[in-house]
Amino acid sequence: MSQPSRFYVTTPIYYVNDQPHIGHTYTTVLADVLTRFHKLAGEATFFLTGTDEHGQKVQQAADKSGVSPQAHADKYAERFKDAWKQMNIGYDKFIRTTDPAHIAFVQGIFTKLWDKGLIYEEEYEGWYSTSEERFFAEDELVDGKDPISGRPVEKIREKNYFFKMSSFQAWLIGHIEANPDFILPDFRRNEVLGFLRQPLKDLCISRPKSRLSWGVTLPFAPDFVAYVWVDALFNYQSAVDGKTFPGGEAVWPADYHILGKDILTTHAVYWPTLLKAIDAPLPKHLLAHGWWLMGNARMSKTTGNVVDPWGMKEKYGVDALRYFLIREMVVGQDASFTETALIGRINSDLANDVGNGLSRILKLAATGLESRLQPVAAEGDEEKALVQGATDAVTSVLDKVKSLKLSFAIEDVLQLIRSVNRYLEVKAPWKLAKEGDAGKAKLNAVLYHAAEALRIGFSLLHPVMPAKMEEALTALGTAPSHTGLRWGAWDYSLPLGQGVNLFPRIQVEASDAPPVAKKSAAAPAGDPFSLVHLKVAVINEVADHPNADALYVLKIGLGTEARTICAGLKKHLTPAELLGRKVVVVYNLKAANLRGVESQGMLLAAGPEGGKLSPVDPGEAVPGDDIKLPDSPFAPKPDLTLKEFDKAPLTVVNSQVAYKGKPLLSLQGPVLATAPDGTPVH
Ligand code: ME8
Repeated sequence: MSQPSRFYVTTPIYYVNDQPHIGHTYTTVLADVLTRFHKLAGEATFFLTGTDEHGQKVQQAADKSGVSPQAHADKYAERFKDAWKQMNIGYDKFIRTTDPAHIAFVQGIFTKLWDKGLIYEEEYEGWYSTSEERFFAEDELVDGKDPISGRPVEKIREKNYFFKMSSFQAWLIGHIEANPDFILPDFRRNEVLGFLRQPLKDLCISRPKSRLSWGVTLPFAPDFVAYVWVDALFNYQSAVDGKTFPGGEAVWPADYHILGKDILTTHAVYWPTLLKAIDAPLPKHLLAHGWWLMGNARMSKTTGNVVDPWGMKEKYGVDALRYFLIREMVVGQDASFTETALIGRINSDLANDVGNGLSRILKLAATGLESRLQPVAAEGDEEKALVQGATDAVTSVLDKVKSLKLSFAIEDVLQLIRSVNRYLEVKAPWKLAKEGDAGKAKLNAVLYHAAEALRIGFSLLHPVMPAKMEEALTALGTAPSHTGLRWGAWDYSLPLGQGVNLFPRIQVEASDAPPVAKKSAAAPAGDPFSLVHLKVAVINEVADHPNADALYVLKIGLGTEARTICAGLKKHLTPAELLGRKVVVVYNLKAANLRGVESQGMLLAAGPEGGKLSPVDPGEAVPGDDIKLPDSPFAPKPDLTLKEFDKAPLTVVNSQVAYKGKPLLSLQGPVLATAPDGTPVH
């Protein structure tokens, strides 16, 4: 992938026919997070968003509320602006297609295309869909209806203007093939190439004012307005017309157009051919992300099943919502939005991992030091490992951001933060704090290393959660404006803050919800179970092991990560019984080569020694969720050995998986096992 030292990113401009929902919010947060990361990497950035205000949808929405389209657009454009303010979106420009400068720009483009002979007029008869604002050919209809929205179409005969898009087909195929990263992800490029195997039609780029007057008047045909998509696409160029980056380089072309997969064809076919027609440079990348689903259905205004981002924001805070959106969706794939999953992320990632390290450091510093840390060199192995871990995290996170693997980048930061929490467990600085003056230098060294690693972790999370990470960095006596991503970049000359609880744990109150914070189930510190990391996974593929009769090779998904594991389940279950099933795996088990296949973890199943085995069932928990013993120490050991795992024997109690009689829990509840009490789980 090219590595521009400049980053011009756009979101789609949203229709002003309705309120912003979580889908719009996602695209805009994604663009914002990418922009902030590119800034952090020292690049010049420009971030454009805005509203699409012409066309039939807007005209109809205005008619419905009995106001002029302009008044309607004014009102809704404000709603989008307000939404982005609430989501802490730092765009550089908000374009509205009713801006006079944009209208003049679009008219200039039409004049150019007309002068070049690339537009012709023709009497046309076709099936017109109001909802999609376009004509369909007879053979494109499904059951006589609009193939996209499923709504009725009407036969219309009228004169219109057409752009000679068909003459750019061969060129476009060549461009997409020669630039494999023009359309991302890969499978979307293939979809577009598939579409281009059919002859490309010319594009109807006008609407007669007699039918629709709310649009940009065509300079060469005053009784017509521009087709709203042509008007809309040129926002990306008109918004930065004449603008340059500080180095003097023109802002156009865009480095990334971010969009949902619903509008890929307009961006991958109409847009490049229009630009080519006027000899303008093309955008470097189109990134089509997936959909947020509610259950299995796309969230959409037409079906009404939309998550209201503002309710979620009020309840859980803007940064937790931003974090969830970026962490939960693998860019390109669909993801499901549930409040439970959001709470799960807040409790496990934010409260447990991110917030915990900071509050420990602050508490300890407050008891044992004069609230100020002294930078010291890393002497012990653990300290050196922390320095290395933080340095590696910076490289891997920025690399993953470049290749748009944001959810994975976040996971890398969390690994770093978890390693700080483990370091604190190992070093037990609370003991040093009790030693008074004698332990002070050691305590300072431990806290300095932990704080410095956290400072780098927080700086890396800043693009995702700007407000919370500013709070966290300020508590460390620093601030994003004077931090660097290099170890030792901050001298801790300011005092540490006090008593910060970044992400309070969310208590789940529903009657069937798990007792998240019950005190009874605790295992003592140093207990073998504290070293074990269990996670929920889903089985995505089942294959026979090439060299072992008893084993399956399973491909499992863990939310943001895929792994291969071998499981001795062949005589117990068929592939069909396993496929798609949610299971629990030992996540931190040392990878082992089992007869030529690397197994990265182990699946948990209940059953008597030598008897029938059945994988345990994580209930409602989702892939990637942690399974823990509430209120017990959690200090998973990397590369746990089987011997170490066996020291924490699990058994079935009341059809639940338990350790020392206490049920293991995800945030959704216990892990289930249909076997008699006392059956071992291994
Ligand atoms: O299409 N999941 O505007 P629009 C994820 N005006 N993202 C979603 C989503 C979902 N369920 N629903 C919507 C238009 N989006 C045109 C664009 S650009 C020149 C003109 C996001 O208001 C996603 O980015 O219908 C999608 O492409 C966009 O909102 C559509 O917004």
